[in-house]
Amino acid sequence: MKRTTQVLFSVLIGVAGSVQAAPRRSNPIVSHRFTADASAHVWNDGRLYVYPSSDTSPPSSYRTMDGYHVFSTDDMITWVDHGEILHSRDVEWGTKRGGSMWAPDCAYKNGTYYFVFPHKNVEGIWELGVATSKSPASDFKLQGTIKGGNTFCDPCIFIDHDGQAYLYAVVKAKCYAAKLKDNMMEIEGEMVHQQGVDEHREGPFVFKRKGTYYMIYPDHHKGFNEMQYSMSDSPLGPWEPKGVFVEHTDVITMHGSIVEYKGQWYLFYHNGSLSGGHATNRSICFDRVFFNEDGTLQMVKQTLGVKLPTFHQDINYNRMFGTLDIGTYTTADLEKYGIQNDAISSLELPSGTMVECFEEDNGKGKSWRFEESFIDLGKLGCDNTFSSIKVSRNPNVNLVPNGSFEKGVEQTIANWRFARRGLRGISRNLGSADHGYYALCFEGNWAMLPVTQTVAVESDATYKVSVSLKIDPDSIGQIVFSAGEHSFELDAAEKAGEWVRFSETFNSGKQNSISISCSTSKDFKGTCCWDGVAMIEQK
Ligand code: FUB
Repeated sequence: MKRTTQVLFSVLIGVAGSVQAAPRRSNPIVSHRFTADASAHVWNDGRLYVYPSSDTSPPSSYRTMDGYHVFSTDDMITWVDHGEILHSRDVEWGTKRGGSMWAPDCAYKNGTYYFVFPHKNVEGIWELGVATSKSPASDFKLQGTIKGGNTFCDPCIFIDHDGQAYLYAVVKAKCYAAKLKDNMMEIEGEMVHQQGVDEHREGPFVFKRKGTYYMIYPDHHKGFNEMQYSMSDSPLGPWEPKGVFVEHTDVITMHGSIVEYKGQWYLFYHNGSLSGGHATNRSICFDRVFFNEDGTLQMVKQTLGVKLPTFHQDINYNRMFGTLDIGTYTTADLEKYGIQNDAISSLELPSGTMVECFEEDNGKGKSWRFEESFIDLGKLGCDNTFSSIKVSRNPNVNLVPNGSFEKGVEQTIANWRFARRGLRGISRNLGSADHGYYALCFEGNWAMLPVTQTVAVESDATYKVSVSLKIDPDSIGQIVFSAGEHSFELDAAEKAGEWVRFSETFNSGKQNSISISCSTSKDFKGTCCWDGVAMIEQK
């Protein structure tokens, strides 16, 4: 076995880690608690807010759901948990058993945020509670219940462009709607059954685009509900059913919302990916929504979230201008996407993408090509110099699934194994969001059991393997990363407190798989982290 003790093969980039609350570049977007029934809204402060319900852990039942938290973002990557805004214990008209805080919604009218939540009253009958605040994610004060909302569940409030508010809610799997009075606490007239909302089960959400109203809702698809939608030219229907646009996930319920943010449309929904498919331990996700020419919805592809290059104003990947999809962009195009071409300081490239930047417009003049994950343009001496940009698929795809250690099922990291016991569970070593997103981190006064995965490779092909390693000051010993016979070690005595990127090119010979592994030296004491593991075929 070839040991490359304490040798730095090629230091590409040392990135000072900067942590914001829960940065996630992939689904689900919240991993520190279970969340469901995501209702997303963009408010006047320019942020996108999500108002989900909270599932309790360990999985119990829908009855125990409690404690609403609000989440927000301004880049679809960094999610802030604003904390709990309401708990059943605060609701004096509510059931004495607590819990039963189901899918809520939030609306903004005349300077006030109205948080509307379904909760059972002391007699065990559903009511639509209202709490108001001058802020979108804090200081909500209970105001009572919506008059006319008794027995209804799963509220959705839609405010039309003329300021009129509408309430949609569910009883016995049917969707009803009515205008809300200006006080937002009373229904005007009666809740009316909505025609043409076929196969509706629960969780309606209404939005408007180009003068057309859309209602999305979970259906009765056996086993696991799917999401259907209907369209109308009036907020109170009649609706024209359009069928399924989101396939089921791994949990029975399918409740969500659609919102436009920074020129792109997103569906918020939930699945059971963090809990291994527990019906009552769900996690909220989002994915892009695309419309056909005639306004109908295309099927939504459930993915790992936004995986596009991001362009930043600073070198710490915090102040983001925006993302760019595959395509070519002139200075004017970039401006349209909110990216100031002469002020880009850093970019981050998800695996599989490649960015070319040009000094002149239309792909002319001096150019730079980037393929690595984190690019500090200042270090390369080419910050603030671009006029046009081309984003393309990188033929050099990272062969290491989950090279940035995002969580899989709760307490595990997808695709990585705890070698000695052959278990998937690696809770002791579960990393924090240190290197921009997740990293695998170990803290202890002993050698860490190797965390490994096997990567399929072609025989007799050339690969470049890379990893970022960090060891904290005051640690003793070495952090180790190995790929087959090749190994990188960083010694606490040599470099501490900063990320160091290692890489090496090798030929696979007769092998058709390579085992990669994260571990420490036997005498290790302290804290160390691994991140950005990549193995890329060199063609
Ligand atoms: O989350 C509890 C209930 O399950 C919601 O209110 C329904 O829409 C379904 O998701």
